[in-house]
Amino acid sequence: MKKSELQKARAAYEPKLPGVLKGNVKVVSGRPTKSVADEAEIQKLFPNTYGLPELTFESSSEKVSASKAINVGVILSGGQAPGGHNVISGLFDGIKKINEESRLYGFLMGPGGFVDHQYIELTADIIKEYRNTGGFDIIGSGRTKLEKIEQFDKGLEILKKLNIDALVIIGGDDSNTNAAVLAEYYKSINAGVQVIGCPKTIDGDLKNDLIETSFGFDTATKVYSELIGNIQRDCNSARKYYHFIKLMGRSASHIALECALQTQPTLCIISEEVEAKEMSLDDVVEEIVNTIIDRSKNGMNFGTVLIPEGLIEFIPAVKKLIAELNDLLAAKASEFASKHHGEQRQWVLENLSCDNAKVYASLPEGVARQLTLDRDPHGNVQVSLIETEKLLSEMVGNRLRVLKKEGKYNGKFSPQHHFFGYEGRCADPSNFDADYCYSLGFNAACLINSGVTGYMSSVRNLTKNAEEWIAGGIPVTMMMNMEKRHGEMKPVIQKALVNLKGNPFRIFSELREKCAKGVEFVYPGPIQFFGPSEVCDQPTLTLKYEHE
Ligand code: FBP
Repeated sequence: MKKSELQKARAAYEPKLPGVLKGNVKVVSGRPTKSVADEAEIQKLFPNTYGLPELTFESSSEKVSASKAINVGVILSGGQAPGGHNVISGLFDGIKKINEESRLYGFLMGPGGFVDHQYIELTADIIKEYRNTGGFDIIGSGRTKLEKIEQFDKGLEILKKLNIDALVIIGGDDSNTNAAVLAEYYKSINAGVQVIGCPKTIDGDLKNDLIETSFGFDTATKVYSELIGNIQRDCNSARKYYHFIKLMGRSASHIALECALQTQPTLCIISEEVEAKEMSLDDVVEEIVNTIIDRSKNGMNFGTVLIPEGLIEFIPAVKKLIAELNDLLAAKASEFASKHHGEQRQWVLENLSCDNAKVYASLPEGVARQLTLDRDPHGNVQVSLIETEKLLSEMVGNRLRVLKKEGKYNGKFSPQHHFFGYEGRCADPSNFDADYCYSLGFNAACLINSGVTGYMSSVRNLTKNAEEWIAGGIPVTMMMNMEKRHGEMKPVIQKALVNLKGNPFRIFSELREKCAKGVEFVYPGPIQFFGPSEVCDQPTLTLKYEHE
């Protein structure tokens, strides 16, 4: 593989590890845990892995006897996130430190490779090529949902054939939910295979007190913020466009909020606030329109509007509609599929309750259609496919035309549209993600060596110097509750949405009045890998403010 000079320099970067993981460790058990909600149901579904204690690693001065070699399998699951290769490098170095004879196998293209027995052995030479690089291409990723006993049994055949002692699943909330189900199943049949999860997702919605952030969020939001900053400078230079920028992130608005904190745009919609204020789509449009009119009075016919990709799901009326559509499409999937494209809208209207049919009928054709398209394998509406940025700018344009006719607006409105998501998912990891990911992988090796299963690798105290980071494991069942998926109640990891009482949102809401009126955008510039620590090693503002 030909490498650029930056890649060569970056390959030599040595990720930082928590001080405690550098020497010998002992595991300290905390109190038994409970699920975040629906305790009785979760306990019943996870009789062997429910209630396990939180674990923390501490330095040990005791002389440790030589550990046996361990064979580990690893899977990258779901959307790409910067730093995945470093999780694998850390895991590799961790198991080699335990015993030089340990081996690491990578299952290809996600959980599907595990079920279909597609794998490679990850040797030192392969790992070397991928240290500190972005992407998941070392073994590929996929969205196959691991949920059936037949898949678990099929996977177990290859684990046994390769003498694999533990499987590490690097994924988001849905993939870690699957990891927990797999851990429970293997424990229940005494399969002798441990399952450990690692918190991955650019969306930032897999977090709690003990998982402070998912990896990839830091780099992805820095990449998007650089791009938004560039657009804002362009905007401030030409002074003629409104840029409607949709940002990835699924349901939660963490990415939009972090980018807003970093770039201070004219407006940023936060879906969780829209829901809390019970706003309709027209209310959201009105808010944008009012800002545009105010700015036009000062001759400012330009600005930036950030839109979280999940917005549409949080408009209360649309949320109710989606819930009914999910049930309807799960119950009558084949009837719906048998209809021609042109007949499907009418069929949906006839099968919905009266209120939801009205909301459905009011949506533009394209959006209405997206809401009925296939869910992803985990049952989520594929919000990244809904062009909310175009929908909103069209509605804003229509409203401004009416107001112009009525003599209430005299500005110019020229919109531009952007969707930032894929641009950031495979970026080279920032120093923070490079260090955090390497530590998560190395820590996963320590958890495997402690013999546990059904745990997620946890590295925290992340706003401090890496030396002071705390390492350990949290039982995955502790993060679970029951939710409806594909029309049935299922145990799933609870998604973390933006906390409207938290510091990041509070600080954003204090800033936004000034942002709506002015042009004092912030231009964060590109991620820096080499240079002063205050430039290169800063975590996200979300993490910083959450821990103030
Ligand atoms: P994960 O939840 O798997 O981490 O995926 C993150 C994400 O990038 C979302 O922000 C986005 O909605 C989705 O993946 C897009 O999915 P796909 O890669 O299948 O287009």
